[in-house]
Amino acid sequence: MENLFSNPGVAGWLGEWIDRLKPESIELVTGDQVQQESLVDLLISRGALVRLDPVLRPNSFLALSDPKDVARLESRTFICSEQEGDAGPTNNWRSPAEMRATMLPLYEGAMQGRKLYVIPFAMGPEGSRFQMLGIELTDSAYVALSMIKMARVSKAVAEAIDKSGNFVPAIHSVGVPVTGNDDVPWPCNPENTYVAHFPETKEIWSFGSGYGGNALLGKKCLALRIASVIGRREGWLAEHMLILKLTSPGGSVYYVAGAFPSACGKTNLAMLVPTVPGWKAETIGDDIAWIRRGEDGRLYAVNPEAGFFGVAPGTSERSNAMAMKTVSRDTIFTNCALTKEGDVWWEGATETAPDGMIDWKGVPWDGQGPAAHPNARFTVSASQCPMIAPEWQDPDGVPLSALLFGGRRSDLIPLVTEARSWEHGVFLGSIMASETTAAAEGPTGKVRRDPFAMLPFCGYNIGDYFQHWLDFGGKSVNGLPRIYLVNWFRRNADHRYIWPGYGDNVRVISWIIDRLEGRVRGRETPLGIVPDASEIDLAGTPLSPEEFAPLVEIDGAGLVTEVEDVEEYYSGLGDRLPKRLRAQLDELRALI
Ligand code: OXD
Ligand code: MN
Repeated sequence: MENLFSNPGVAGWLGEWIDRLKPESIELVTGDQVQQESLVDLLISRGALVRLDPVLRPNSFLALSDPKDVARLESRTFICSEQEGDAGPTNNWRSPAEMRATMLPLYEGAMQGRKLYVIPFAMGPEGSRFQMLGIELTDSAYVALSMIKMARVSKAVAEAIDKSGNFVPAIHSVGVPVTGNDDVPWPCNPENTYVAHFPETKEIWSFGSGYGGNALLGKKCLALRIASVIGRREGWLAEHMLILKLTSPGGSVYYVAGAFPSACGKTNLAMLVPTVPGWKAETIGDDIAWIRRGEDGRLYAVNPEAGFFGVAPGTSERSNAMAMKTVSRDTIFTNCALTKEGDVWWEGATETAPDGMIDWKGVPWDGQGPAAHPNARFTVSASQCPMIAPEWQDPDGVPLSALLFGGRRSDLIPLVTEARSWEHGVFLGSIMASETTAAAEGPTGKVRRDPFAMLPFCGYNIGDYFQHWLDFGGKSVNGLPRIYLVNWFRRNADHRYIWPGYGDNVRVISWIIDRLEGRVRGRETPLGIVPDASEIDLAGTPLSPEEFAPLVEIDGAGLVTEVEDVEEYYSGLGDRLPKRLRAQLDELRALI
């Protein structure tokens, strides 16, 4: 089977892994229709997928994971650089030699009794200088099927890899060989889970989990952790950002990219349906942006992915009608509840829960606890999104006018504030914080610093990453997008969200565009320039200007506490923290 590839480097690598993993059989995944159908049939026959009602949800399926394998496992994710300092204080580090010594015995015979899927894939649009190629080896048919939606998987990509010999090797095993008739629908090996990255040799080794970013290795592992390292070396950025196109009532086009932590509404913002007449929004990407500086000084972004792996709970006609349309067919749902009509349901999908559901654990739902797991997901091709922009696969990317950095903060951080400069923007990005969500293991609702929403995804020392951002702006800011901190999640004394959010977020973006065009002045605060209530169009929202005002108020005492907290966080980042950011912190202290 080594002859899947004729390139000696690729064939030799594959042969070595086949010898180690000892699969029963091997299949090259090229993503055609016949192959997709046979993957589906196989998964259904194993009880790993349920076909949803073909009228309600054509060609769509539900997978239920093992309850121990439901999220990204940050505690089991490692950056294996030669030097510990290059992984930095925010990553788990193991030396490459130690990690290889740990994982190689686990991989030995790991695919016995299973089929090995060889998945050649591309991240980034065809013909783009941004594009990166990879080969994922996996023993999970669910992963193979999901990769076909999330990355560009084709015979042409296999040929391109064979021709160039250039690819990122990405090994994935669920970590449970089959020895008899004892297979289960969702095999996984939580005790021995590792998601390891070798940045110097550009390799990804994942073992033990079949869920999301732990297993679909093109996404977080390649397009963020490995790509961020390559981006630093080559002078570009790999970011955890959505990309949105907006056309103003006057017909001007703007592209904005936004970094938000996992499960903080990136997919909703990427599919925003403006509530202000005359505005049009279109989607370019919902999770990752690769950004380069063009010759004209502007920043150009591409979405390296081909699909959406979105959080289902909370998605509804009201919050994201476009996502609802996107997933109306040809979608894989994971850990949603199954209705008695054979459709899927999740918390927030409708006001009341239908009765007679099977919950995400596969048993009749008793109304206690969520019916769908809070990190339940949909996996769907981006091309199915009714508002996908025609240029979403433009090989050159789209020029950015503004960058948004957002978190989930109940207080302190205003609805929107404009950074005073690129450097100030990098400072604001570096101190971003957000309440934790179910996207990763661990408690939810705890405020943690998540700089640039990259805490779990930066493949190198975060201090070096901040420096790279500072350098990226360069000496000339001409053409650079302006940077904005946003927070849709401020709450009032009754703990209710003040800002309506969703489609009304266009009102904030329209203020941002007014700022870019020099039409509004805003008001200076220690955190940057915030809008005056008169500058935001509130017509059609339940908010009066008086009710809006607290959204952009910055509580002085709260800011003092924040500065102390940032001080402590910065001191934990060690000596690679750029001095210019410390100076920014001093400046903020002086402004309070
Ligand atoms: C994701 C995440 O899956 O950020 O996109 O966790
Ligand atoms: Mn994400």
